[in-house]
Amino acid sequence: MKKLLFAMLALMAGQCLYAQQKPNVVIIYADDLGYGDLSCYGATKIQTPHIDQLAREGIRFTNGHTTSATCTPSRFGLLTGRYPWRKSGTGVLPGDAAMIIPVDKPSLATMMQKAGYMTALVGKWHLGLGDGSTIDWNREVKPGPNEVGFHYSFCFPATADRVPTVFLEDHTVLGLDKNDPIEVNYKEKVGDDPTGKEHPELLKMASSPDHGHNNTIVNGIGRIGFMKGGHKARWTDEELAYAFTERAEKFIEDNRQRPFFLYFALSDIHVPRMPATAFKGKSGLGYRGDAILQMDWTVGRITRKLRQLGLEKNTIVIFSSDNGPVLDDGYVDEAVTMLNGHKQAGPLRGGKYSAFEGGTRVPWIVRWPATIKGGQTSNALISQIDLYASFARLTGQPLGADDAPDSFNMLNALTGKDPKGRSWLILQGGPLSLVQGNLKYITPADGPKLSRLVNIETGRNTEPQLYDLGKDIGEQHNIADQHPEKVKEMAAELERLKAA
Ligand code: NG6
Ligand code: CA
Repeated sequence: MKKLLFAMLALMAGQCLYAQQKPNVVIIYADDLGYGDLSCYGATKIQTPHIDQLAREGIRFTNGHTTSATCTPSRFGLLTGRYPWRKSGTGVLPGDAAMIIPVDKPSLATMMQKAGYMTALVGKWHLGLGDGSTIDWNREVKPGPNEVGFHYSFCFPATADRVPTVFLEDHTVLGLDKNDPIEVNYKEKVGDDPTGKEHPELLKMASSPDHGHNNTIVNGIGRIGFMKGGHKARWTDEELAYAFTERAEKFIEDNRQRPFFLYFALSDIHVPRMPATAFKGKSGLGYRGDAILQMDWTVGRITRKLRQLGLEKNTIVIFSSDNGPVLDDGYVDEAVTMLNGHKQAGPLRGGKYSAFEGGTRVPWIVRWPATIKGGQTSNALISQIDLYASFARLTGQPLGADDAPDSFNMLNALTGKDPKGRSWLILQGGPLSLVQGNLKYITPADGPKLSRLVNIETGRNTEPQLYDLGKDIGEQHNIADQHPEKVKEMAAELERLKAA
């Protein structure tokens, strides 16, 4: 009897402790997923039940943005709380680039560490590695994610279409064979491995004409950049989602008794889309659709793990994407031919690389059952750049004067208490735009209106553009001529904010 009483007391104490524990934070960051790519965002040609469930149990945002319309700058914005266009060299990076996240300044991850969290990056990094000297992939590769706040990292360096096609676990290439050292070169061929250009007959998925993607062939797929050695360490594309999901699950499991922050940056649905056998042909939309199903499966695995461990209630799960959608981004994978009427950007104009809304307005879901009532939709204007200040507030961390200067605390919007969010936001899709309320001003810019390569409207125009997103979410009617004063005012305001 005494024993039972003790056991009950211990259990109650444990529960109290649990109730007071800081919420875990899991950011699931998809790659190149469009506003229209999920069934909970209106897609009818594809079903994403796990993500839909997340939305049903949380808040689905309809005006949530990345900072930029490509990967590297968006990730830079998310982790630093600083607009990437404030710093040069923050565009899409090659796989041998130096790290662009400063090691001597706090990041979202170091801030979470200070707040007592165990932190991990699992998945795509694409923010550079090393200090600028040539990276020796056969030694410790650093600085990297571990030096900017992640206790644990399991990643690949850049994108799945860029060499080196290997995993890094903390500082080391996973499965490296010392007798087959790795060399990487983005200028000229190294080693004897065939390239896609010389040997297209060896490819299991052809590169799209004019896109490049025809350097070293790894796993039957031509890549950007040349690579020598490391044959045993090279990944199999069909296993990428499994490899990352397994590490993410393990990190959650290992840290179930303390607050953790997991930045889970998926490779899906970026090219080369080469999903696992289980998903091939399943969507009817080609590999792009199959990759969406695989991504949805990944989300299901994470939510299941949280549920199994009893962590579901007090874990904030954020699901979003790093930029808008693209169909043909370098490989002949039937994304275009098997589209079947699917609208990857939903009602939005443009997509990846674009200054139109399709570039930066992305799916964005927040679930936190302990605090957020499920089944909500919010039109609050929010940006991924705000996660830094929002989590600082959540965890009680002070922000120094120079920390995350462009990040605003949007906790009330993120938890559904504030339906408005930001009053303004700067977006980068090539040219910069300023959004104020419903109005969006796109700065004049030279260059092609259509990117022929990817068949996406860039949003570039030598004339200023002004759209009323409240009435015209598809940015069809440029009202700049009718509102010259407004254009002048917003252009001046954008300049002021840029200089601030
Ligand atoms: C582009 C690549 C594209 C993709 C993109 C980066 C060409 C022609 N295209 O330069 O395939 O890799 O970079 O995508 O090289 S992102 O999502 O990481 O920004
Ligand atoms: Ca991307």
